[in-house]
Amino acid sequence: MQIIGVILILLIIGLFAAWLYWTKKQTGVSAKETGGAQEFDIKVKGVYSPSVIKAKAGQPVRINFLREEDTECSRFVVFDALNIRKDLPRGQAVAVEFTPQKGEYKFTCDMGMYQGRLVVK
Ligand SMILES: [Cu+2]
Repeated sequence: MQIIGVILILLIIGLFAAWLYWTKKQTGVSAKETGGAQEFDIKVKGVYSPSVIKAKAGQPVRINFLREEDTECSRFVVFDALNIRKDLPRGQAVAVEFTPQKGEYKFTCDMGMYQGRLVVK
């Protein structure tokens, strides 16, 4: 009987953790508190992580992309709506800076296989 109780509690904790993770993935990660621009660090390895970030409109953002892989696919990051295309040398953080308006900004690799978005409110 006690074992069943323990299993139930572990199950509930596990579900809660999964729910937290999923919620964060959907709504996006907030900027770091740096005092200046709204700053984000995005790792480029297989995917953009985090792939959804959120910011406030009318305030500058700085998104630091750090590519940790050699595949050519992720070599460039593209913000189509802003005409921004940046080379991401492996192991070297590259910042993309702009001041967003309300809405969504997609960022992708050249071929659109890696996908991320900035949600601005
Ligand atoms: Cu690609």
